[in-house]
Amino acid sequence: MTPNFPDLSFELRGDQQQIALVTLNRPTKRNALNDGLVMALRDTFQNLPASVRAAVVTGAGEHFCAGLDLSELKERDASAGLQHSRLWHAALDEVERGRVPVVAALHGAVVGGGLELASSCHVRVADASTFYALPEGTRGIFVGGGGSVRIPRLIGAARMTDMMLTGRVYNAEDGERVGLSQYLVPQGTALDKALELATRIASNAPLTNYALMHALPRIAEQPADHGFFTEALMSAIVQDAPEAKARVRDFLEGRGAKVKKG
Ligand code: 1HE
Repeated sequence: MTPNFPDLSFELRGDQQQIALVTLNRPTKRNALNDGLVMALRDTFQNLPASVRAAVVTGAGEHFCAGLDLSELKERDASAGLQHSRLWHAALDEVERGRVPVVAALHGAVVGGGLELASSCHVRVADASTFYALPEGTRGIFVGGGGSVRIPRLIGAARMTDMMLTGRVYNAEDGERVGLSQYLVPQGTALDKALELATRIASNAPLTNYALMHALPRIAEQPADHGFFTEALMSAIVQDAPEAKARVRDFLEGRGAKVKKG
């Protein structure tokens, strides 16, 4: 069964339904994330069908996402604000630390909470129309969707501070240069590229993908000695899987693909 929410479309793609395509579908409001949409993201990533091995997140219309739905901000007090931020954390944690890798296909505005959502994905593909900003700073608010943790990991605290203090907007090229996206593609082609990458990711051994998503960010936060030990444990567990043995045997017996020059 596939989930069904009013502002979030869900489709299965690929010959084995191995790709989940999740589309923010509120284009008249530039895919601004109201509470319903945040909960829909949480529930969707928590309940991905068993066939799914990779996911793509994109936005309908001219923009990926205009961030928090500001019309819901008006009446919130401190206590409600805290719970609201925790709801975002729960939802974006399902994206970042769920079961499968997630590729974001970006275009147009990737701002505020939209950038927080994008930064919870594992791979970001931006088309040439993409622009990034954190208008929270100039709107008298603060990030609340995990951005203060995840965005500095991508671009460093100094660049994020500058974006929030000055309202700086990065275009697609500069965004790729500083690390907001890993891929930059011509306008209108981000979704195709994201689906192509997701298909490739879905063909990896699932345990390797899981190890990459869950071990790498934790190792990055561990002291080196702990990191080496976690790496050794992860490496031992992953190589023990029958699928890993079969893939290595395939290569040794001339059936596996060679690494080709890019
Ligand atoms: C919205 C929102 C929104 C658009 N909440 N309604 N995010 C921001 O501060 C970004 C605010 N949005 C914009 O700067 C622009 O809308 C865009 C650059 C994204 C797009 O511009 P444009 O010219 O294509 O669209 P528009 O005419 O500005 O907006 C179309 C409609 O969407 C309009 O509503 P309408 O009823 O008048 O048609 C806008 O009001 C509505 N709309 N963005 C509510 N964000 C977990 S904490 C995260 C904190 C944040 O994310 S703060 C940053 C919020």
